[in-house]
Amino acid sequence: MRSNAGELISYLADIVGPRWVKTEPVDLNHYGKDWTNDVNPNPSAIVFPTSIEEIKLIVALANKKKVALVPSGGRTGLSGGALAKNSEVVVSFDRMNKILEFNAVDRLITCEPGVTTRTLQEFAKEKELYYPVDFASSGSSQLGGNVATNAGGIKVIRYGMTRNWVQGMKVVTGEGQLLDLNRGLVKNASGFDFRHLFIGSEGTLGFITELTIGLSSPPKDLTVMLIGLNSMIDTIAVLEAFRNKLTLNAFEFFSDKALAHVVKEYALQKPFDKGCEFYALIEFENTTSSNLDAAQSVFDHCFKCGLVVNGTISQSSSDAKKLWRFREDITSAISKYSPYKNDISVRISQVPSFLSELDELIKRIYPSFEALFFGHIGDGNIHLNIVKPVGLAAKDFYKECEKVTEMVFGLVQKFGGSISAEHGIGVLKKPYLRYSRSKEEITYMKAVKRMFDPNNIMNPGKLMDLG
Ligand code: 2HG
Ligand code: ZN
Repeated sequence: MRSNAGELISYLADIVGPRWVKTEPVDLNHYGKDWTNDVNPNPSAIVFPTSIEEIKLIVALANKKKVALVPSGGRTGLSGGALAKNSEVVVSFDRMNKILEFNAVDRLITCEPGVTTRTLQEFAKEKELYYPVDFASSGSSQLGGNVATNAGGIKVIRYGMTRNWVQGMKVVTGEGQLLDLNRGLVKNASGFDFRHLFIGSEGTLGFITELTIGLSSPPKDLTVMLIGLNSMIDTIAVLEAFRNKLTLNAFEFFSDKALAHVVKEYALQKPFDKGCEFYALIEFENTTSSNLDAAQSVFDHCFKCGLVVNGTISQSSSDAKKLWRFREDITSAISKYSPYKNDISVRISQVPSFLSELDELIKRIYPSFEALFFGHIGDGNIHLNIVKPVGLAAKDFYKECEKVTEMVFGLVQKFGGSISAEHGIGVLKKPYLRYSRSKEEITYMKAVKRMFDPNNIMNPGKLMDLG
């Protein structure tokens, strides 16, 4: 897509004001990428609108001049969905960050897409309510991006993904139409619900310009139990035992190797004197003493059966936070090793057989690389990170990893799983979409894209190529 750059910048400046079109290399570099490793951003400009009207004008201009647009939120994505490498105009939502309305009866909040996850969580707390979608990047991730990728995180087992909390949204389609979808209704059986096409569309259909988000009652007295296991395969038997007796708010896991990175990087004390191969972190509401008794008796039962070998339970919320760090800080602790990331999922019941085949495959194909297993095992989502050896150039390392990706995804496909559970497809997983979605599905996906975005101006090259 071509356009006279100077002319384009001046049109954009007419829409948002000259101060809010940035073209300095430092800005292009900052806003042209997300948390994905190894990229060289190359957008032509970054633009910062403040209203739906301005977004409509930007979309109209892009259609007229055939300019590609990249929607940009907190840029915490790990699949390259917010990358701009081909002279695109990045549309940042940093200035569209207002909470517009709160309705206590509806338990709904209406806000602009640039509101961060943490801001929403804190606002809900002030109102004695709760926004349950949570992850390590909550401080900087923006709601528009969360919705565009259907973000998951650490509480999915209890509260579901972002999709469950989107009660309404306004979008400006790639064609330039403003749609007001579902308007906060709880029940609405009036035909296609386009909301759900935009959730997880990774910015390829249009801009999410306003969101109406549901809030829930806050959980009480969250308590964390950290348990040690000798085998990753046993985690699902432990999950089942706990779930039969307790409602769980989280059920996460990580390997001792992953823990070692966190402990080293942040100079923390290991949870147990005697190490074990794997750990499960279980969170539940400690509202009655019977909950605590139930947790203790399930633990004892699992211990007797040899499923678990060690355990500790938080005595306070600060204790709980400390235990969460062992899981939540893994990504930041290993980021300096530019890991090759996998974000895969299978049905919960399939996790043990899937993991045993995956483990065997990884040992065979990556004998010399360090493989770290962790993730949201309670909902079937594994984050397998392969750590780059210090002496190896990133380019060579990724090339090596890509060689075996087909095998890992082949296994995911055999189990009917997904090659992206919660990070999205972006550019990194695009070549492998067929491992999770059928030819017919991809054909329909392309048709939907063409309908909402006939000139392919919205985040082209992400999720799928129109071909
Ligand atoms: C997490 O669960 C994030 O910590 C990041 O989704 C996972 O670094 C990763 O692979
Ligand atoms: Zn995750």
